[in-house]
Amino acid sequence: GTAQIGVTGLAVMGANLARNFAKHGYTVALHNRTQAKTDDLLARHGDDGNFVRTETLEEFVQALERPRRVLIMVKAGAPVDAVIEQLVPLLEKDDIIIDGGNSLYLDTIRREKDLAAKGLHFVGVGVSGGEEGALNGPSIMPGGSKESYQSLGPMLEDISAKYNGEPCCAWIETDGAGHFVKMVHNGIEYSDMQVIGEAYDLLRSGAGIEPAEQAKVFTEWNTGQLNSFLIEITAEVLGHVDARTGKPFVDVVVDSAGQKGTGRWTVIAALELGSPVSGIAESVFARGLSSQRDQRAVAQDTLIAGTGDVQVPETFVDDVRQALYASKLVSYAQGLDMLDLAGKQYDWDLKLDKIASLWRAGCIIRAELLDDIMKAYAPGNEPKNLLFAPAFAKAIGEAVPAWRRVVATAAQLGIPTPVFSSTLAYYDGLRRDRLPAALTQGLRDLFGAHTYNRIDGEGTFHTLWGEDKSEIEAEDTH
Ligand code: NBP
Repeated sequence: GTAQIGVTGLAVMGANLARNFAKHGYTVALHNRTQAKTDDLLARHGDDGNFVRTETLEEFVQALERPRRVLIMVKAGAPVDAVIEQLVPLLEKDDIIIDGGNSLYLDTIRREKDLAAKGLHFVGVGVSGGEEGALNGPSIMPGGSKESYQSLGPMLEDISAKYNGEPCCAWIETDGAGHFVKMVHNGIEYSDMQVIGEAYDLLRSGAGIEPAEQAKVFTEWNTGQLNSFLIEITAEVLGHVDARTGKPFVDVVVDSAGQKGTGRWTVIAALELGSPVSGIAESVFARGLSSQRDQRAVAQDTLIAGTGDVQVPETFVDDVRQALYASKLVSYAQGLDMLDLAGKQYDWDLKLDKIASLWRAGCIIRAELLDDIMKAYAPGNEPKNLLFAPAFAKAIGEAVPAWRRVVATAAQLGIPTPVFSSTLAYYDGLRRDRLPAALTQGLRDLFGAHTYNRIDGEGTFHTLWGEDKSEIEAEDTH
């Protein structure tokens, strides 16, 4: 065979990635379970470059140069396993199977192990940027063996998004690392959207600014610290007027947000790692609550607001901007901290500066901020938490008074701001000298003899609560 890469699974993502490879001069073998999709792609875009049309997986595999690079772009879950199972008998040692779908990292770890035992490389690749990105340059987060990246990496870097000429694609780490990083990216995307939503709600219900006017506010915000793709498209969506009714588009859309699962996965993984990603978790919960339409309808008549006269600060609009920025920073700090913990758990040497650099273009959370985050983690700096990097400690310090005013005002107005509020709680939790966790430890020791440590020395202790409350040294069994 002569094709440098083959793509099987030619729905929108696979078709666009195949076209992207072809536009970059690669010969691309095409395969899809249902033949019509292959032919449709060739009919519409056959002149994008060199494609090899195949009907069966045997033909498809034969069309590829060795070591073969087979990109699977089918629906995540069982279909990926089904395709791998059919491919394996057709492949030979050192061939590379690539899964570019939104697979769960645990599946990727399992598949990599199975295939490595068969002498095959398995590369789980996180691809971000949707349909448009797949065609014109996505952000690409490849996992798998370093060896496979030597053969595959340059091709992926070619088709990736570029930030000032630098490819938004680099080897992440082994097995499930690429999909893990993509998952956390999606979690951050959830919180980015939620904080924007909270800002919109506050400006509308707190300051009475209508959507068309808010479009101008967001456009203005997009020229500063908040500059990003999501802020830019927020202005577009808020400025849009529904053709049927003449109302603002946001007023005719049902206010229940869906999710496809990567946000949920991020939170599940975070809980297992003991990682406090409150901003992401609250974003997932906010979508869940928005979808409880039956309960929300009952609550309309059942639960009172209990709000009184509220003085909205004169500085409110700019306060909200600063609160949005601060909450966003905390969500990023939490997400990056989660990557750090995952690295320790899964034995991945994750480079946070490199990861931030991949998100600067091509993906949904692309923003100038990510270039600053990359610099904050430059080798030699590596703060324990993003917020400790001098530039960010200063920036969040400047925003914190406005952030507190916004959260307090939101509570008084009865406007839910789960991420503005929970990220502020995280910020305060992190910086407080003493936390009430000491009391929690006392309670746990009383009802369950869970023991505690003392601030004034080594050792593990238990108080004889039911007896004379004397303290004894305890075996630390917990
Ligand atoms: P879909 O996720 O809708 O999957 C459709 C493809 O899977 C078709 O080619 C279909 O073949 C194939 N397929 C299925 Br379903 N079951 C199969 C099986 N048992 N054996 C072989 N093929 C099977 O496609 P998509 O929307 O292009 O997404 C592809 C992947 O990319 C997914 O993992 C998705 O989550 C991810 N994705 C990422 C982004 C992003 O922004 N990064 C966006 C959208 C999707 P058929 O034509 O014969 O039915």
